[in-house]
Amino acid sequence: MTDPVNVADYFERAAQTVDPQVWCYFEGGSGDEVSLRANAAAYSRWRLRPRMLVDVSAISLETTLLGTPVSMPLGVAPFAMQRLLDPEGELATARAAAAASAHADIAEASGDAPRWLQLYVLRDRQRTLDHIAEGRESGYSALVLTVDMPLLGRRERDLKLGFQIPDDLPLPYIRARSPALAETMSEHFQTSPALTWDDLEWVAAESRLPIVLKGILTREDALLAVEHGAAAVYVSNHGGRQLDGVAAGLDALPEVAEAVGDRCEVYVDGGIRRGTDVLKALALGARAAFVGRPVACALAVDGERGVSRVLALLRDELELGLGLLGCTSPAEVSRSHVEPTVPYDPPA
Ligand code: FNR
Ligand code: LAC
Repeated sequence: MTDPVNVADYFERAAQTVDPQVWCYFEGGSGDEVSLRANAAAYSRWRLRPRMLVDVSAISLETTLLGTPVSMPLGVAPFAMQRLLDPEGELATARAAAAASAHADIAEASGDAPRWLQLYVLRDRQRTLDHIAEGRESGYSALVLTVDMPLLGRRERDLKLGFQIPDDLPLPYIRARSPALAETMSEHFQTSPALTWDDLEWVAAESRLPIVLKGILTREDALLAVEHGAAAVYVSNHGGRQLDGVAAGLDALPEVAEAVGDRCEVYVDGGIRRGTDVLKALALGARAAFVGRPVACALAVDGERGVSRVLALLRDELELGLGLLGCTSPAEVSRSHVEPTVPYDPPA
């Protein structure tokens, strides 16, 4: 079989490869999955406005995130339980992507690459403090504090197919002790339902790391994030897995970007499946975009090699798209490079 040539191919192969009782957890969203579908659909409501006769013989995708140079404005979103897809799990992803994840051995796997620690504040605050301390010691340079999970969304596919967290799956941070039915997953993700804006300063003070606030969908919260010292606002609906019926990441992006201006960096995720999607995100105000399920699919299909390949595919698409758009760097992509797609209305 030939290698997948795009993200959609990885989705198709992953669905054929992974046990449906496991795949439901990765593929699915919450409720009616309106927000899950909205994520990808949002990208087709914008079209690109390319400029011609621009010298694009030298294109660089490099940019900086929180002052750290990165090779492209696209990263791997944090996602849980990767060992259900590949024996190496997070280590394979970290090696392939040198991306953010959650534990010391993962930090080692990602070498010198910049890495951020995704954090849930648990009900057990001491565990969270210990985790922050471990993260600092392991050289993570920022905390991605996910704030859209005070309660776990209801994932009905998991319920229907009987998804269970296997007994032997290591979940060091949450320390699940027994197999969990999807119904009791919220018992295992003991995130604190009592977290408030004041706690943000507590996390920042304890960690002494820049905070990326993940899961913001409104200008109101974006402004509060800035007020409370967030280094970046990460616009996301958690891959349509939390509150169903909310905006797609891309749809919430312009109001957030406009609200924060240049006071902090803005990122977005949800439904990015093509390099050209990243271009649209940049045009609408994101400094960088992130992908979750495309990486999960590639990990399931071909382990570390798969993750490397899917990131290379997206990188190539992004580079080609940037050049054809008439830009030589991510910074050149502006609001004028996109317009809303309107149905063609032929003249009478
Ligand atoms: C996630 N996501 C997530 N986010 C987070 O902050 N902490 C987490 O532990 C997880 N876990 C998780 C598991 C799985 C299986 C998925 C699919 C997603 C959300 C993730 O970071 C990201 O917001 C979305 O996946 C982005 O949407 P796409 O790229 O999957 O469409
Ligand atoms: C999820 C949690 C773990 O989306 O973030 O399943």
